[in-house]
Amino acid sequence: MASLRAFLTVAIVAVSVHAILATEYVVGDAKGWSLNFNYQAWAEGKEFHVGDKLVFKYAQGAHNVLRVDGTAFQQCAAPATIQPLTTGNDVITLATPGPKWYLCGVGKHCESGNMKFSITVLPQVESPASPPSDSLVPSPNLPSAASSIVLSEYYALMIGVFGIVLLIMV
Ligand SMILES: [Cu+2]
Repeated sequence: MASLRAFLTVAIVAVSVHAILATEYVVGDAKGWSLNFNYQAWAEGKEFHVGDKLVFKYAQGAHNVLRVDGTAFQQCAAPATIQPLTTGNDVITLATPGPKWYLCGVGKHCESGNMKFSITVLPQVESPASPPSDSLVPSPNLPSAASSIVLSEYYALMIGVFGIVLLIMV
């Protein structure tokens, strides 16, 4: 039984460490998602990994969040097919490595208000960063990737809970 207990302890610790390693970034920190803040400078000093989350905080209706490709980013013009996030507390889980672009689609907030930034998401494992790909893959496959990550976290949590229950019973 001792070995089972040791195994379960390791499993629980592994699950906990995984949860701790994912970082949640509030975009703009205390400033939130608002006009006239240098978001590119905010992003420069940070390392983003798959599994981390971006949280956009703003007064609902004042702004929105658009995930765009590099071309739309340069032009501050998102295709009409892209659905904006509008809750005022928008959480984006970084599901895939590579370059990502975000902007506000309200009025001229992108052009004149500097509400835009790009990041490069690094792989989850601690390995040398692969060079960012130049291919601009728009987001149709992103929701499914994001939900599968959420699902795997859910399973990890269930395993952790199950392990703790077993540990108490053993
Ligand atoms: Cu805005």
